Amino acid sequence: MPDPQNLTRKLIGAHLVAGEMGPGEEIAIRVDQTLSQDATGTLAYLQLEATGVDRVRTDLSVSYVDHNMLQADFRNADDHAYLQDVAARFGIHFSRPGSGICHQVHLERFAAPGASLIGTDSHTPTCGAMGSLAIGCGGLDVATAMAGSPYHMRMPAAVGVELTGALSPGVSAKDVILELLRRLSVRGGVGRVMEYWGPGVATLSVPQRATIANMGAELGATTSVFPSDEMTLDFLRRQRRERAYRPLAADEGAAYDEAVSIDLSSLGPLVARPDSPDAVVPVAEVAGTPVDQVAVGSCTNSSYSDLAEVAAILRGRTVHPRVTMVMSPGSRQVLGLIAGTGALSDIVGAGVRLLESACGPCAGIGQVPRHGGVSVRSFNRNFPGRSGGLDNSVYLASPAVCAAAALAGAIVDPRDLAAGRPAPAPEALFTDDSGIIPPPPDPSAVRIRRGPNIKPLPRAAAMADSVGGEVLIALGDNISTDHILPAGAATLALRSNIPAIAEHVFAYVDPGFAERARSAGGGIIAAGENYGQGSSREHAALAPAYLGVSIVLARSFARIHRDNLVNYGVLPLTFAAPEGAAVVAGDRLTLRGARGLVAGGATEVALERGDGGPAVAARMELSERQRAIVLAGGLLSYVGAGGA
Ligand code: MIC
Ligand code: SF4
Repeated sequence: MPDPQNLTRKLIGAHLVAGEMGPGEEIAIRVDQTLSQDATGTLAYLQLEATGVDRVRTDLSVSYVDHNMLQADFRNADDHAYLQDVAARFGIHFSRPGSGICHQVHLERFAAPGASLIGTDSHTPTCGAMGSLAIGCGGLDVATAMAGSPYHMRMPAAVGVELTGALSPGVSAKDVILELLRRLSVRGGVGRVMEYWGPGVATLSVPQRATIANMGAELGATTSVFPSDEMTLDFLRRQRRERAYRPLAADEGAAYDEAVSIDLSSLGPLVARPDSPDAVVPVAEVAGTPVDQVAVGSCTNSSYSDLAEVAAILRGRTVHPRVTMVMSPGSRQVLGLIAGTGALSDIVGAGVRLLESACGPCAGIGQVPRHGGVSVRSFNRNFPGRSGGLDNSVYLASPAVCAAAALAGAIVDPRDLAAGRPAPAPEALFTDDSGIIPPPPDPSAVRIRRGPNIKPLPRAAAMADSVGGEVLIALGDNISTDHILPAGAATLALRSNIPAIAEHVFAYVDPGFAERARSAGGGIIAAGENYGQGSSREHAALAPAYLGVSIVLARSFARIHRDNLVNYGVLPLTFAAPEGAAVVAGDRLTLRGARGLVAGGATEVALERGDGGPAVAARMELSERQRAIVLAGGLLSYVGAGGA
């Protein structure tokens, strides 16, 4: 009898094409599906074009437009036109603006138990709710996967999260993941897959599981995964997709590398305080905080059941006069459903402003709170500046906590408000796919429209023999990609224009950074633990690389960002001394003979100090493939030279 296996190993094993499944080993997996969104998609498709293939090699690839929908000028609409044409040309489904947030729509219409999915968005693990092996990564990794390459990653450890009991009224799936963030922190999932099992799992619907899997990204986890069971079948049946169903679960008695357990019955409503998703406290601890804005939506909490619950709390009441409440349904399907069941009337009747089915305020696209304002959001991230401004306080909470705060004008425990019963989702869901355009069978007539803001990809040179230079900035722990390259309407319009977006690197943290990097002729970024957490945007690696940054020296890295640095030829090094060396901005550090060291697989390197002081010892932990990528100047040059 083979050893009982957990679901993580089964899913990875079923897709493994290279490597051994030992924790930390580099492995490669076959990619069945890909997804992209407009903010990261333009770059990914420029890269796909650069690979020279004429059609995607995946079973299914979908290009969503859901992030920047303002079309405040031509640039945004140009991006959308480019994405639509390129999709038609390369055999990719195109999800038009308005059909919904990529993760919600993918879960509804495409995700399949047992399929592997990689996406150019850090919340791609949402589809782990359905037993997919769903991983977020940079656009280059998705581009090469669409061109037929496997996806490379380090074999993660499996954390068995045992769920027992059932959620009490007023407590929701959001509180489960907030509890995990409270216990494990924003670094607790790095190098790990969160695998949910136990009797509590059967009590959670697929959309509830999706909330938990989605926000596993905030733990830094590689992905999260739920079994595929009766709940999955029920969800797929309502989507008229029961043919995609197959049961999946860990074997009886399977072992995990680490274990956590949560009794769902013991949870109460939780809130993440500003400015980090792991600053979690019971709602009682911040009760009474006056609120200016409430926003319900985002890929974490915009399913039908989320909005129906909000509607039931708001029914017959009015949003507090000092509060602006906005809501973005996750998809056209969700919008159709709340319209059909009457939940929309309760929501609109309470004075809520309805936004498009899109990311909107979650990515700082509109609804920036007032100066000094407090916003309570059902979203997943509250890093400084992410709301589109630095001078506000963002709390993250469940839709129920959001609705209660909107009525009270202050943070309150939703269990203190009597609420009606949410209207159940109808058996036959609204499954109008007119927002999704399949690719034409013959793409030869497709002409790709390229607006003037869509600039060619910068050419990367092979790695120099001596790298480094001035330490341009020295940062602390948990620097997010929102710090490195802010979200928001201004930068999102520049995602296909690297020279222009590079001007915004560290815009909130250090507005003079781009100028300084340019005049120093590039250099080094120094940082603490978990550098690059959060978004998958590869611009946070590519734009500093464009400014000449050749090394990031940190105590540790977030997974996706570290891969993105390698993919753009930037060396990710970690301080060898556990406490880190005293490196300050303005120091000059050089890695001499870098090509030889990288090629030879050196793991311990010394950065010479320009002032003749003691060298800084660093670790260089790169796989053989990553070494070849860095030497070539990045993944595209490596693939162009015949690497896979
Ligand atoms: C985010 O939530 O930060 C984003 C915006 O969806 C990003 C992608 C991006 O920056 O384009 C993500 O999560 O990867
Ligand atoms: Fe969109 Fe926000 Fe989800 Fe990112 S986290 S995909 S911006 S809804």
